[in-house]
Amino acid sequence: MTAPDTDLICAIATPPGEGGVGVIRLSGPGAKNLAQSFIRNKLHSRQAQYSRFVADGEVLDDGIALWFPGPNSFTGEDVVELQGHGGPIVQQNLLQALCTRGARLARPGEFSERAFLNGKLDLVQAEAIADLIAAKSKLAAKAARSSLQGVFSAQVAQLAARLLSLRVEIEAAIDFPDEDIEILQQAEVGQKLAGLSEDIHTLLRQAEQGRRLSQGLTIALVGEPNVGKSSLLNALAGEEAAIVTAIPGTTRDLLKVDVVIDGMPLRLVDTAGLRESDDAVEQIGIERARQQIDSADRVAVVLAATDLAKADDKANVLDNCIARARAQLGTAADALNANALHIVINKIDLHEPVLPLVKQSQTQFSLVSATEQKGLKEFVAALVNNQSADAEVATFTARTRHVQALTRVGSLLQQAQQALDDQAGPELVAEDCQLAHQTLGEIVGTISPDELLGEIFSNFCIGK
Ligand SMILES: Nc1nc2c(ncn2[C@@H]2O[C@H](COP(=O)(O)OP(=O)(O)OP(=O)(O)O)[C@@H](O)[C@H]2O)c(=O)[nH]1
Ligand SMILES: [Mg+2]
Repeated sequence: MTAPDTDLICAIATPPGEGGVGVIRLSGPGAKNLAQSFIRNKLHSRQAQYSRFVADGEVLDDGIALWFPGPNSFTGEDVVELQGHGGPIVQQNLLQALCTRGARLARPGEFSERAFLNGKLDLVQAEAIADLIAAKSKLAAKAARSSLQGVFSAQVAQLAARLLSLRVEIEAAIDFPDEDIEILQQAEVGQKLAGLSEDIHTLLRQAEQGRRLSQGLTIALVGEPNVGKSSLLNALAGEEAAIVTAIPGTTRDLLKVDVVIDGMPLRLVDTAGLRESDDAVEQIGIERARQQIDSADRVAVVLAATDLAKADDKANVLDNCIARARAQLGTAADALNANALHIVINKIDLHEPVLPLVKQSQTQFSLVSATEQKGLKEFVAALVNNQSADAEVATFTARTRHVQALTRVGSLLQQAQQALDDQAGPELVAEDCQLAHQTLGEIVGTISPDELLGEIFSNFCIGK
């Protein structure tokens, strides 16, 4: 693993702009001595020291200096915080004075990176800091705190420990080629692999939910023109974000709006109404709507109650509408997980759909009125929780990287199980398990290629 840089870094840790207090952070060898040269009072470990900050006889600011001697600091190095006034010029002056005396400006995320490299945090915890700062809802902040406290990491570590002891048993069989099968059977490797796979799957579901909580759930609103997709987006967003008219084909392009509903961050995407069109602009819009389905976590197919009422074949009206929408969505709809598709019947203020007929359909649906703001909460709740696995509330935040790694671990274990069933020899089983173990290690960072670290920490803000 990369050795941490050992030079002295500094950065403004508070957000840019004006504020009551502005914090400058210093980390690395000599942090205390450098800070001490600016202030008159002697710095004591972990004690707030009020002083003027003076450079070359000029008073730059005054405030509180705090020294955290390493290794008991955030980064594991000597850290000093200078808490002065939160003005951009005052802070820049101080920063410049520090830089001319041996410190250098920190890269984004470099404080957290050092904390990771010095073993103060694992990777999941370091990422949780960024998620906590970026949390868009109370629920997401709470879940990020759990990740930061190590709830997710502990589960990964526990699975990695189980996998390690299983690997030891499998590797032992390699040394006894004649008795390998009996050794594997005696150690109940098959059952243990199955148990591990099941637990990986459970953790994967939780991680997926955690990812949605931190990164938000993308919901595409699709359907025929004029059914009220844009009106629904506006009603959910609480603002007139999209243009609404009675003319079919009003929306031409994708419109994305971020909202938080009941603690859940959602990205709503309004799309062009699906229909055959000769208009080149509209065709592009419709194609974009189809593409959106691939990347959305949920697709809400919007139907108008008034259209259902008009249909000749009332018995199959809903299913016909769904079939029509699916046909227009093309291949994107085929690839869509059935659970990710949700039907919403809008304009119920104009016409209550004939419920007994609608109920015959197997598909889940919601009844709403965008203009009268009816049924919106229930619609969102159904959308967010329409998969039984999602009904669990996320207890920690996770990222796409974690979800992908756990998916890979799951398929490697399945492959190992298959090799075992085929009696393909313990070497193959061992190799899959070794790769699975390594992949688990990559989640928390016990095994981390340098590019991965660069990618993770470069997305942090400066001063973190
Ligand atoms: N009464 C009633 N009218 C609605 C409702 N929702 C939408 N409308 C009306 O239906 C018409 C079309 O609404 P839009 O939101 O523009 O429909 P759209 O699906 O976005 O249409 P396109 O952008 O053309 O695909 C407008 O005149 C809206 O005022 C509703 O819940 N009740
Ligand atoms: Mg529209």
